Amino acid sequence: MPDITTLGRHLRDEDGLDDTDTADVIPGHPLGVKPSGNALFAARNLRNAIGTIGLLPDELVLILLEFFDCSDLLRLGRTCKAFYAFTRAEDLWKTLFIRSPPASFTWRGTWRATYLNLAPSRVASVDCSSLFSDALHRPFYCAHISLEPYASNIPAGNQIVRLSDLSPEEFQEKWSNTPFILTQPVKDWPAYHQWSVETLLPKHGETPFRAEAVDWHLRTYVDYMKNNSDESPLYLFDKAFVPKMGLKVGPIDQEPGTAYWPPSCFGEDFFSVLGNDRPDRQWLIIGPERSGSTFHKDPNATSAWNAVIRGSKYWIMFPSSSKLPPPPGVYVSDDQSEVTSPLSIAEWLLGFHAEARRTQGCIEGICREGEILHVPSGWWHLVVNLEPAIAITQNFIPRAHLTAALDFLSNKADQISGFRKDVVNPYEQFVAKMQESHPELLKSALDELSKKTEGKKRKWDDIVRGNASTDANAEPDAGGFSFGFGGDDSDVDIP
Ligand SMILES: O=C(O)CCC(=O)C(=O)O
Ligand SMILES: [Fe+2]
Repeated sequence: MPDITTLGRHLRDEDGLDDTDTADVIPGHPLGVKPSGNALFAARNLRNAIGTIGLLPDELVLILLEFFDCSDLLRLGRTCKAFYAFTRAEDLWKTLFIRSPPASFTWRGTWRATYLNLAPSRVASVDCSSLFSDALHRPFYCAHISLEPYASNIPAGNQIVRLSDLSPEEFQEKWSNTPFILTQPVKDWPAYHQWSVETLLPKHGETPFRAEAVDWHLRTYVDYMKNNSDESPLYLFDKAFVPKMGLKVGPIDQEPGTAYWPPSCFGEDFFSVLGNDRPDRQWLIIGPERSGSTFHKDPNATSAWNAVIRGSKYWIMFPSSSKLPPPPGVYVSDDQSEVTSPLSIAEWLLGFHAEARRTQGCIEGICREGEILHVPSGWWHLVVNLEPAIAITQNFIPRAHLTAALDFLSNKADQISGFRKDVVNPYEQFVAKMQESHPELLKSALDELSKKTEGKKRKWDDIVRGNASTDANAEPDAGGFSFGFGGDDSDVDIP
């Protein structure tokens, strides 16, 4: 009977890698569940035992089981091997855990063992090798794929530029719309020399940090990081780490005992005019290998830097504009407010990476320990940790993207995020504070914005009224119908 459990081989073949390389051989499923293709020649199929429910596709069975509580799942799992395997699906137990977290718990390697507080010796090992299910096998498979084929052989034209450092003038004049990696500035940070998971634990082991929907002590999160088989590992992403860890931030020559500081090349951050009313700005990011961020653009049209203190991150990025489609495998609603992409990074890599790499505009690179990457305003990015990682990220509005931020705050009010609830009308507040501190800059940014808006409105009018040819400034062929608005990259909506 063929056993199609090492699908990774296809990847190697496609990428022309050595077929004898065993780096990405994936271990067997813990219960022996196999991908559904294996059912074709199987003499026995455990699924036959689940009766009428068997009429439903596996995905739907799993959705139904999401409505079961803990004791229902345990009872159903005792009825037959197939239901045992279905009720072992980790996502079911993760959902139960997050819905009603135990008051105290020890991380025990899986969400099920943790929720039920099962020591490893009490976790049953039931042979379900005659069960064939992609829905059960896929998450396990995705949790073990090798990232190496995706992060290697980056085409020369796709490589993110690597520089030692930049001056604020160089950044402002040439680089504020280009992703790049700086190899020097983070190497001066005390955090780079001092921080690791081991060195943070003695002081901060009992500090709670936000990891998606849960607040866990760092010690518990590190236990999780070192021992989990999640397809999309829980990612520690904490915006309050500076006060929680009692850190000082700022250049070491200005204040002793600081942990890190924004590299000087990024210059001023115009959101700082809002003082304490600014939106969330900085995050500590910790995660195991394969954790990361699915495709998104950063909030409020900000730019960002992301500094790797430990580990390394693979980045794949695309520019965005009203004329460009989103990255392969990413679907955006008409007003761009909703982004849908495959559930996990591994699924995206398996299904879309090869196409993305061939798509115009794609750039990729590895940001290694002690390096920092620049994410310009509006760029799509997917990030995956190639090894356990600690990073700090900070979002900011540089001079070159002041207009984009004003545009976002005024025209995409429903998509604004990260402000405290009591900050009403962030756009008006931002404009008022900019008027106080940088009136000239504000004026030119608002002028630029209204020119863009006017330009788009005029083109729209030309199209809907069909008077393109009466426009004195029209190009000879401007009457042709087109939804390519103007030559700029902004996302200004048609009023
Ligand atoms: O390190 C990462 O996972 C990337 C984080 C990121 O993209 C973000 O903070 O916006
Ligand atoms: Fe981001």
